[in-house]
Amino acid sequence: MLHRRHFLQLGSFGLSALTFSSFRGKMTAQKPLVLSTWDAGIAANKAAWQILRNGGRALDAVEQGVRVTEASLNCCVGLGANPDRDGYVTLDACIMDENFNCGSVLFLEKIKHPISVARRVMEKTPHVMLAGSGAQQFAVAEGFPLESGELSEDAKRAYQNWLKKSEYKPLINIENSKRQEAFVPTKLENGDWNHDTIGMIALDAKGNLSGSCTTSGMGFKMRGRIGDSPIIGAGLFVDNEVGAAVATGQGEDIIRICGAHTIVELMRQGMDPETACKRAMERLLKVKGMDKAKAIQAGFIAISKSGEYGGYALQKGFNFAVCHADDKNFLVDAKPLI
Ligand code: SD4
Repeated sequence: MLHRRHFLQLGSFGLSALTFSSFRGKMTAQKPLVLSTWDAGIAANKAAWQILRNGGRALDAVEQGVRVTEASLNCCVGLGANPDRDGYVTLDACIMDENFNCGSVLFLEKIKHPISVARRVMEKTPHVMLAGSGAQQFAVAEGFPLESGELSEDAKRAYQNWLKKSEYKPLINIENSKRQEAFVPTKLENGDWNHDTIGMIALDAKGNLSGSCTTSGMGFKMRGRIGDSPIIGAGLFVDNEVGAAVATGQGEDIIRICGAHTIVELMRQGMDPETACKRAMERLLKVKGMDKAKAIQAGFIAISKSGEYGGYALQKGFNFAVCHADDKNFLVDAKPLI
């Protein structure tokens, strides 16, 4: 584990391009570096790496990286994703740079690249969050094309299938078991989880951190439902003095523990990224309780200012992509808590 104190000592030697092993041989610290959630992260990292390898800014890398996933119709992120219960795809995204600047969009419809709209909110408005028709109006005014909103073939099939069994009954009581079930991401036969989000965090050659997160939210969610992903502090948090963290999985539970912010604060106290992600996950488990936690999935990833990285999952099946060289872009299976 490379603690902050150690990093500061190493920093005092004036090392700029860090490529050394950690004290206990567990992690490698280096920069530039980019991490993203799930296996779709491999393709996204590739695009981010093109920016980072040329000395580009982490902010540009995390925007360009997740745009690849947003544009892919083979992925449940972006307009190709599963719709809400009323049959509409609604998207959430946020972005944060090295100076605590941040922007997010919520409940955005018919726009292909919510992450870039979130960046415009950050850079061109006095606000942090724009939602719904206001977010869409802003996007169109900024020159983003308004797409048709038609479901992808896969999403149409999935929606028709979902409609067969599920009535549309908004449930008010969050403890209601039916509602709990409806919000749970699907566990696939191979034990993997059906997901709809990509979160990315990067450390650039100058040592600056940034992060992004973009999602269609949970498939077949109630109309208007927002998860953790566009919420700064829950789905994503960056403190350029300490580190960056991003979350995926059951948004309602990640919000309850302010997941990403909690991880960064734990790193501030000297914890390495993996341990910080684990501690935050333990908190989530404690809040949720073991029985209910078994029905959901959550995953955290983090990078420290010194270039250490790590992740943790609630359950088996969460992986993340790590890229730190032209030929080093690989998947890591996160350790599960349960
Ligand atoms: C949400 N956190 O809307 C997102 C969903 C997700 O993999 O990450 N799915 O709650």
